Amino acid sequence: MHSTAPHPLDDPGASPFGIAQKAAEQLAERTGVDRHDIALTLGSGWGRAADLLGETTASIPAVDIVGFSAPALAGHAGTLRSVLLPNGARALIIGARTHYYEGHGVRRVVHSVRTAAAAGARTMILTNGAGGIRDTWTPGTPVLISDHINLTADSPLEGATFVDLTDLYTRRLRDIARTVDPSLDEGVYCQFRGPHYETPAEVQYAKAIGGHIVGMSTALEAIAAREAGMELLGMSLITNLAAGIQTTPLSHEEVLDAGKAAEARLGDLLARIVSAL
Ligand code: 8IG
Repeated sequence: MHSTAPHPLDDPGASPFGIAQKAAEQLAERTGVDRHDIALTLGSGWGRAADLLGETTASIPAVDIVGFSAPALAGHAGTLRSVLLPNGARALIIGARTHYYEGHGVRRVVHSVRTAAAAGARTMILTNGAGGIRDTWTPGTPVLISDHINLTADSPLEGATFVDLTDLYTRRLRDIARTVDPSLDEGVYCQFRGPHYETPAEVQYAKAIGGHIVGMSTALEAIAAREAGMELLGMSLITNLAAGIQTTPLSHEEVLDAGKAAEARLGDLLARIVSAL
């Protein structure tokens, strides 16, 4: 199978911000909502939040919007939803994540974040399913991301764009999340390239350099969100202990099962956090 049309973000001469602007215009047209205030990317285990946040007023296949790619994975919904929150604000729910490991380049990975920013969102919530390094985190535990270590050796920024990443996952938003659930722990997220899980030695390396969570998303998107001036909240669902921390092999099924089991509770948690923002 091969696609017929070249992907617009693969043209090095095209501006990714121009394409995000066009995507935001298409989104406004398709949803009938001129401006979204907040955007949420829902990763493994977090999908239920979309139903609990408010009233879905439009649901669009992401591939209908310029720059978005077809979902690579079953369980990754591939839709963009506009949700009317109880306070009247508009949320854009991104159920269509392009992962770095798909090999389509970082522009495609961060396109959804740039589109959300172009659609007006000032707050970005990035969620994911991930492996835990702290052995006190049992599968099904949600944790706040306090900071990240980007192990992809890549960046969504092009050229001499020296963006400050201090307080990237802002303390302000983490504190608000803890007003909703004071038991929420936090940790440093390490983005590996994947798609393989880590070796036990790599997990020990991540731990030694200050990591607590291992995953395959979020950090590159977070950088793009900061570049766009958005305030960011990151949350991981620990679906498994990282390789070698747990003694049994990791499986994608195990990860999906842990996500499903936690989904209702996470959805409720996220809905309550969003209404506290
Ligand atoms: I879910 O243990 C999930 N995603 N890199 N390691 C990495 N990504 C993950 C893991 C994990 N669990």
